Amino acid sequence: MMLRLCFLMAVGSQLALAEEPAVEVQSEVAATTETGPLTGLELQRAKEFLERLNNETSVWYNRGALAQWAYDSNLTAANLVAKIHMLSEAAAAGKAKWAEIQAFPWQRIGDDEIRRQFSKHARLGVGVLEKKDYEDYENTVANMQQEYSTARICEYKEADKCDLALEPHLTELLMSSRDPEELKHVWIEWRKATGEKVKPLYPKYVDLINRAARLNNYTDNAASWLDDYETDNFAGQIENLWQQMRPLYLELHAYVRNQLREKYGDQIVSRDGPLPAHLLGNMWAQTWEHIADFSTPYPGKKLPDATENMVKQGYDANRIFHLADSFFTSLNLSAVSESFWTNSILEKPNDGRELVCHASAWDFYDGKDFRIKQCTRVNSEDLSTAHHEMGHIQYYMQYKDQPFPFREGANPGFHEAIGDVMALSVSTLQHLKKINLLDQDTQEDPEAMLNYLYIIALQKVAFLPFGYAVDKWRWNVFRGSITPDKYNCDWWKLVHELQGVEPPVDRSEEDFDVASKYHVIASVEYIRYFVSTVIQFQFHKSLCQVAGQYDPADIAHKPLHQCDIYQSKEAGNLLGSMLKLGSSKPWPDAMEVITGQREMDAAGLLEYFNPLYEWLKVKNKETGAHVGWTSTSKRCVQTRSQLQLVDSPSTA
Ligand code: X8Z
Ligand code: ZN
Repeated sequence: MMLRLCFLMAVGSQLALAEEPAVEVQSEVAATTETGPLTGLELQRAKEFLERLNNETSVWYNRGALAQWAYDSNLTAANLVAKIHMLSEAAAAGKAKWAEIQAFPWQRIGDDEIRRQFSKHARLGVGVLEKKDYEDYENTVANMQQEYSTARICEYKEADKCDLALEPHLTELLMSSRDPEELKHVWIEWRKATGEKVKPLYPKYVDLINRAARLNNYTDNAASWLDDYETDNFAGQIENLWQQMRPLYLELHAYVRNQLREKYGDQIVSRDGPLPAHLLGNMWAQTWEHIADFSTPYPGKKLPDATENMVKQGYDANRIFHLADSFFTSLNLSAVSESFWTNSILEKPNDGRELVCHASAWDFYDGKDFRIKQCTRVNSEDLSTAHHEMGHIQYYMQYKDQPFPFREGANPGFHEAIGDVMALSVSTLQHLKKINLLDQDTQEDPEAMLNYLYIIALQKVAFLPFGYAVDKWRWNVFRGSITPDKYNCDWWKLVHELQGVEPPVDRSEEDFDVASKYHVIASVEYIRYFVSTVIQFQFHKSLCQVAGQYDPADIAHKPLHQCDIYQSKEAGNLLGSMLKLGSSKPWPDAMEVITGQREMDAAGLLEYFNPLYEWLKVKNKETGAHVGWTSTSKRCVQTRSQLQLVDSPSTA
């Protein structure tokens, strides 16, 4: 089993182990030379072995999660030592256990569910490494995470004020500043403070995680990560989905570029080139909703933003999460327990400690301890993130009674999708009015609806090529087709090809820009978010239909983007029945429960955004906006000195 404490932990530590041997039984079974299905007695013994293994493994996962939480919420040297010590001890013993499982004829078990549990135990993750290598791996990831989480930069034009952290300062600056020079400063400095620092560590990380993958019989770690989806040619399916959604992205991209040109002028934003990464309202240009204020289709209509009312009404982190909790309970799903409220960290502590601020939800594998750690800010973005994280918690609670190996999402994308499905309802104008976060006189005419769809598109559609690029880059790195001397320029090639985005300044291989993103340095697989973005619209559509809030035969009155499943027990019960499955069945079975479909399908997303797509096409034609993009004028070269050479006046 691979450690999967939460959806933002370094994946892959093996913790399955037993203090007392459950071996005699097992070796008797292993000794059999039969090739047919296990007999009744053998099967009985296999089940006993499995039960013991499950219990012991969950105890170790619990200890692992506690040690990891202690470190992530207080990044001290002592907490790191304690964490690595615990994980290492567990990994060593788990490896011994793994050898027994390997020798065990579990493939001959006829019962699908029991065999599936064994097959999950049989994947060891990075715990397969030699003790020294394993510790090296954990230390390398921890070092990268430490660099990232403690990174600070100086203020623009205030070189002696150097205490700006990503959360909240830089995130807010990127959202709200409209000074291109200040934005450029923050963009460059964050990359100096993170990517550049972790650059020397990354090839070592790649080597170790690949070594572990090979010991687990994969060609490399890309194959290992993709195997989580139990689907032939999964990467090919992602590419197909992207091709289906790309026309919508292209129209959005073209429209946004025109709006950026109006805002910043054609010196900074070219007519047909890629979009400048620092002007999109987000550190990684992964979502663009923070530029809606100046780019919205109908500027005369006030934008539906809950932030103002949240602040006015004195919302704090606690109240935000209580609101999210009440949405789940309105669907007849579970409320979080008392211990959630006492153990979670919902606000950035101001006692001077360093911690991992990137939002995460944790399962402690004892069936009752579930927590969130989030440096919550009071705004509509974090209202959505709170629902996202509570979606993880709801999943944990729903599958807590499954046998240990099935206490995970049907696939990683499912886990990411649940809270987002809630947020799709919560963010509708009707819902925000209902809960008093939008003024009652907010209009809901077609223009207001287009403004609304535009904001959601800046979150969801803009995200797609970024979500794809991060792991397309890592798959190529793990496979060896992107080598360390090309890390940065190949990253920008992918960003250019997929996102049509360019850096604000020339780059070189001395920079390491992809590592300015949390998931890259923390070794969290990322294609899950692309998958989530697609399938959440499939789930939304089916749940809305069950809730009677969407009618495919009458989309004029009940379109997908206006549906709110609030208080629908029917929708909640249907969702709950899928969540309860955990990973006990391959994901198409789980998907079928809700949608009747067995495949990822972009049709839901495309239907949701169709009114906007039609509008964008007309608008872009009208304004003559260039759809697509030409090559970038920004260079990416091997060393910085090469850039200076070309830049210097003597060579001009
Ligand atoms: O990391 C997250 C969540 C926790 S699983 C806050 N997200 C991705 C990101 O921040 O890059 C949610 C959307 C994409
Ligand atoms: Zn998540």
